[in-house]
Amino acid sequence: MKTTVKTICNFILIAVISCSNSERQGGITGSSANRDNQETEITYVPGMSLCKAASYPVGVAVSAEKLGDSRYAGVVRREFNSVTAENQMKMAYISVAPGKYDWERADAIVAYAEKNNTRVHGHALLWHESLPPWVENFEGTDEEFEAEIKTYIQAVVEHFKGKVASWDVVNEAIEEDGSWRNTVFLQHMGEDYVARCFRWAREADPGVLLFYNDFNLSSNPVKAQAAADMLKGFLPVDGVGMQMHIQVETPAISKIADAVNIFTEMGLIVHFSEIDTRLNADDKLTELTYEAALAQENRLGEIVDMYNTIPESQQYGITFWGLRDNESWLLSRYGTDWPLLFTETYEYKIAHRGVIRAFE
Ligand code: 9MR
Repeated sequence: MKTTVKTICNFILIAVISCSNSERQGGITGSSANRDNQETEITYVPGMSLCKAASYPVGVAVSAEKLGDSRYAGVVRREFNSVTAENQMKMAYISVAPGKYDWERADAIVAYAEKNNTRVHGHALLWHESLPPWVENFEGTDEEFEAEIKTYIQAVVEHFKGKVASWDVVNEAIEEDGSWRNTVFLQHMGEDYVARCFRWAREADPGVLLFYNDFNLSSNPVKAQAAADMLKGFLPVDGVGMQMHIQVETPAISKIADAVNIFTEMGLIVHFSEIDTRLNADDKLTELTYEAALAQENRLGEIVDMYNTIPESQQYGITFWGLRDNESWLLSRYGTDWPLLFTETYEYKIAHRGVIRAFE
């Protein structure tokens, strides 16, 4: 019964506030009463939406199909003013064959964004884990491979020119020890392939922001420094996406701050581009306890507090890697967990409150 009442309340809030403009506005009463009365609940009734409370864009990873569901789209519209395609702008989805493209699902995401005044962050032009068969099993010469990659990058950037604000140009090119990851791109194009990809993307759209995106940049200083050194070689790159697939206790916030500083000191914009928080890495929980939910609320609060210290001109925003816990890639990879801000039934977890409080 309680759940039903809260769900209805959530929908009333969704109906009255959308995040289609970037102005911040005052809160709605409700959250503090709930906070006081229901201290052991893992969900709460929000008093404010994320994108209204934040001074920088707040994003979420989406798919065209999910945005086609009005309930899902309603929550995204209310809470977020930036979207990233979780998968549908990757090469495996767009590139059917050399010179042949399937834009349908990516275009549907852009259409949602245009209708709702939402920023689109493009993810990702090159990623070795999402390749069409023709790239994976390429049979031509290295020169032919490089020509096809250049054509692909420029076709995609041009297709979304003026519609996509930014691109992860290359995703995850560096190993944990700081060396180059041995991908099909490295094999055919050599070590300066990342720099060339940035140049081709820049040629195709001088106005779009270009990012390098990777995981464990906040937990592994060797990798963060290797990324910084790589990017120094071909400035101006605009920014770095620190994915932030983190756990509830690690990495320590000071470690994250050190990594952020490496990039901000270089003048780069920083995007926390794929935030999720694993609560159950040791696999001890079979359900989300209040203690774990509270730890997540506090953890996200400290992450956002840290992000807030970045100079405003270098804050690209923060993006959550999915909306509801049940959708997260982490579940199929690692097992039971609750990494995101919403429950399967769209209830607001107190993790959402942790983010909001840090914005206020
Ligand atoms: O969340 C994405 C999952 O649905 C896909 O199956 C997977 C492979 O394409 O990619 C996941 O997203 C990844 C992102 O694109 C890059 N950083 C790591 C993310 C988690 O694997």
